[in-house]
Amino acid sequence: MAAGGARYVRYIIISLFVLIVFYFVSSSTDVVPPIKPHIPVYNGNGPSTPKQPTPDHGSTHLTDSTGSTHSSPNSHKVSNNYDPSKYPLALTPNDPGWNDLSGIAPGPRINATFVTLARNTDVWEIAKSIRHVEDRFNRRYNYDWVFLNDKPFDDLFKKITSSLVSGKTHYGLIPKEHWSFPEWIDQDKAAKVRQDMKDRKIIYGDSISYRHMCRFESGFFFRHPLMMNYEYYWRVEPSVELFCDIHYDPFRYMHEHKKKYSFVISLYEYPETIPTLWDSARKFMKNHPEHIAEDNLLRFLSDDGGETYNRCHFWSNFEIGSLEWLRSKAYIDYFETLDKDGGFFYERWGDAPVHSIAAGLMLKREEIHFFNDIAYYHVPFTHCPTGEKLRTALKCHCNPDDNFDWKGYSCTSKFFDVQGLKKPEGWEEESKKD
Ligand SMILES: Nc1nc2c(ncn2[C@@H]2O[C@H](COP(=O)(O)OP(=O)(O)OP(=O)(O)O)[C@@H](O)[C@H]2O)c(=O)[nH]1
Ligand SMILES: [Mg+2]
Repeated sequence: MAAGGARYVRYIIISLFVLIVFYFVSSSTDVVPPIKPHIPVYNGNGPSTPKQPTPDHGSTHLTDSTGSTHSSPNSHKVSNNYDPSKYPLALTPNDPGWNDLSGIAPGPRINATFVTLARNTDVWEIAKSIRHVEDRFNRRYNYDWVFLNDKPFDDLFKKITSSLVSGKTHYGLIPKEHWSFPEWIDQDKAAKVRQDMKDRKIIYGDSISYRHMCRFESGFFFRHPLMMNYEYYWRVEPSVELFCDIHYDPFRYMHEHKKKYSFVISLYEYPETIPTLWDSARKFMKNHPEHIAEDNLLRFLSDDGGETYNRCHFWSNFEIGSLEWLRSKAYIDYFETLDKDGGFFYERWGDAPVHSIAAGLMLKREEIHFFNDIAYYHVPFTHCPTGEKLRTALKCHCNPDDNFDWKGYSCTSKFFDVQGLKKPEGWEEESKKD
């Protein structure tokens, strides 16, 4: 019995020794840190832990401005000397690493965010836009995305958008005073205008919400508490498309080249929607000469030295710009002049000509940038980069015949002329096509 017991003790000691040796051998070959799974978690009840300090909204209207949370993919250094069984392939969406399709772009990030104004019903259309932006750019950069709405976002909207955006997502409710008639607006007069525009079949002419939208985009989105943390924005609308890879960070480009406003498509505004917009702009110029830039881009806006507006504007459904400029005293004085004149409601001023006139008057002309290499579509116009070599290098999938840049209703040719820029090779042939 005693001899048998000693044998058992010997077996146990040997087994323990083997186990210890095995443990040390196996852990010494582990040169690669385990890759943490990157699976965005959404609990259906909105965000759990906002990553960015949530601003103090100081307003009871802003009850919905919390943010969903995503982890950024890990950028571990990988060595070939590892045990594959410890790093299983992601074969299904539930497997760790499913989202790690390729590396995160190295280098710094700018204090910037995407921003989208949308209704809950826009969810599937904005989902398409996000997919384009992520596939062509943001999956490698993971910039944040702010969503703003005049009504609280519902769970479906938050769930779908937060699952698609690679950066952090934030959802904000617009304060009532930024989405309503200011007290100086004569309601009867505004209602008559809407009826008249409806009779004349002017696009969105009878819409109240469209007017609130244009006024909000003109004067308020950049001051929403969720936007106050950022210095640059990139506006994205539902149902837009990006056709080419974006190989560099446009936010960094803006920052490093001291750009304050940028565009991809420009065109002429419908005259019926802005009969007195230029009068208001001139009033601003007269009252605030201190805000007018010396080397400005007035010649893009006016063909007669500022007497009249030629209706050229940058299409604002795409914009990358400086929030600090929009929050400057110069821009706010400008917006308040326009707002007091009431044309957002007595006419139907769009935020595109409002932003463009501001940029053309208050920025130095070299602060406005045309992103030729960002290929873009918003119904019904396309910007497809001119030059086959460039399109191939950027893996573009747009049809160059659809490019609007050099067509008669575009102002981009004028922009090049006024800026003294050389137009890209091939522009003349494109301009001759229908
Ligand atoms: N929350 C909210 N967003 C709106 C409302 N109306 C428009 N928007 C958003 O404001 C932006 C501009 O509106 P659009 O309807 O796209 O206007 P548009 O680009 O001039 O016209 P479309 O050709 O219809 O695209 C989009 O991002 C819309 O989702 C609204 O009443 N509430
Ligand atoms: Mg739109």
